[in-house]
Amino acid sequence: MKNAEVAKILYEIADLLEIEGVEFKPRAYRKAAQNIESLSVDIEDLYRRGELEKIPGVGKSIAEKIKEYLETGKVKKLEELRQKIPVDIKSLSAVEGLGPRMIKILYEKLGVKNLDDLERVAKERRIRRLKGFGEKIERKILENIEIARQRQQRFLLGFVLPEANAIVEELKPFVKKISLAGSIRRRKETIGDVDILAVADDAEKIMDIFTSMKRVEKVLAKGITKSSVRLYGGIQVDLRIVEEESFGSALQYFTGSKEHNIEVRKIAIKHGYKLNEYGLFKGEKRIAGKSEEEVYKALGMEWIPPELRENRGEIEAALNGSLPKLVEYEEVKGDLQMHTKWSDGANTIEEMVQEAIKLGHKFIAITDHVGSLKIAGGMDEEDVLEQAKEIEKLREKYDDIYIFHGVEANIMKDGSLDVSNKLLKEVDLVLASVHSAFRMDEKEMTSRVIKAIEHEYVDIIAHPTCRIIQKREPIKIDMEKVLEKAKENEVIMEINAYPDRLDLNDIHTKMAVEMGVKLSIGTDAHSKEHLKFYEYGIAVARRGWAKKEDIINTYSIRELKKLFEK
Ligand code: DGT
Ligand code: CA
Ligand code: CA
Ligand code: ZN
Repeated sequence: MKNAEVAKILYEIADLLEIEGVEFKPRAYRKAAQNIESLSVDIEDLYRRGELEKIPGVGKSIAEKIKEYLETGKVKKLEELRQKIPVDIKSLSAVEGLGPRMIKILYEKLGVKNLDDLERVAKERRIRRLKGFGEKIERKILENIEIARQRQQRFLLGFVLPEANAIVEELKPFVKKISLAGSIRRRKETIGDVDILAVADDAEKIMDIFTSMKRVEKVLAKGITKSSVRLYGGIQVDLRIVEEESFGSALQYFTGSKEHNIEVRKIAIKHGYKLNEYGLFKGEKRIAGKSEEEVYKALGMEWIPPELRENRGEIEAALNGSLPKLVEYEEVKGDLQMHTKWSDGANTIEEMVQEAIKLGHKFIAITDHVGSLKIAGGMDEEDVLEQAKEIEKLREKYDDIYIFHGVEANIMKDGSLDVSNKLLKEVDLVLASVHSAFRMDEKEMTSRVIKAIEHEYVDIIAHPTCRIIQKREPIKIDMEKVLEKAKENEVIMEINAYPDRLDLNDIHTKMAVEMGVKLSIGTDAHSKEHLKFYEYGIAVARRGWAKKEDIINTYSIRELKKLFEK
């Protein structure tokens, strides 16, 4: 799938056109890029069928650029723009206050191409001499460069959320209302910075408390309505204090996403209203703003769960009352992938069981590695039989939880599994996953995984794309075809909940849900501390529009036993 790649190209064209001072076109390119990003079909298929223009926002001229890119790997127009304006726009526009027009002047007059150049000319006091800039702007730029550098770094949801929640708890006693906002409230897989919104009688006091928390490494800005700090570990946290009657509209605004907000604002305009972070206004009169529900309702929409606010169809659904009833965090009753000392895990089965009970799980699946690949102490048939005995004993000892006996098998290059059917027959469920030869081409990789899906004992394909966020690119695979085969063979696709995996991701999850493929959530825990990560799997499920019935972790033990019966 080249959807993301094509979107990136179009975004870049948009940015460069904007610097050029071209009107309207940048917006059109952005809109198209955004629709392509969230497309649940392969753009190359559309291209082959001559249907590129069916994508919303893609007209003749953009379709031509896409075609050119898919055929030649290049877009002439983009090459020209890059040559004319060879700057790193992405990082430069991350500097607050630096717009496209200024970036153009800085490049043309001072040769600024990136953040390092910008910092150098600011320190040399050359920016202040440019027409329309001045000393104050130069100082601001210098201040904001560091923040911009950090912005480029994104942090894993699974590692930021606990800290963000802890900050909210720390501030709670001193505020009337408080909530996370921004990408962290939407449970996006990576977080740029943490946004928090609060209502407080004594704003000054709360800002004092916020900026002097133990976890703060540096105070980046301190004011009465907004303060920003950097925590140890590097992430920035913004706290904004708003008026109580604006809390809902501010929460709506600062939760984003930006793309979602743009659409919501259009609907407000259609009604003749004005929507901003202070409220929904009819003329001068505020007609909503205290709660988010109130704001959406006044616009004729259902309240939209934050996880859906990415402009991927939720606006239309909220308008005609057809939002899905998303799987709830409490509805997930167990964990379907974990490792123990039997392979590469740090804890015994019993320790995992005890921890799972603490988390309130009704069932877990022990899924240690099997097979010849020595990546992770794979068990042989004899081990599996021994392990079965241990599990049987623990089943007797703990009646509050059911322990499924599973294994995780390797999908070899040719799509076969490197263990015998005899071994696989011994266990309740079989996970199969790619653990080697990640760099096959898409066609080969797709057949490889499909062969595993067609294997008579495979129940679940684990971490289907094998990506490690910010470390390893996903394998090249035709997800639509894979999902079709999964559906046909009643094989379940995993949402791996480990914070740097989240695999399937939200977009593939949505595809699976639309195609009627069932999904399982597994933490892939390698120690008992990892078991708590299941929450991030649910977040992905919700961001992928999954309902309770789509996620097999919501099933009863009886239903699961039946499902794994093969
Ligand atoms: P992040 O921090 O990069 O993970 O992503 P967000 O979504 O948290 O973005 P952030 O922190 O820049 O801004 C928080 C929210 O504020 C964002 O989701 C939507 C809203 N917002 C920020 N800037 C704009 C804007 O220029 N236009 C609109 N409509 N909304 C904005
Ligand atoms: Ca943010
Ligand atoms: Ca922010
Ligand atoms: Zn694995």
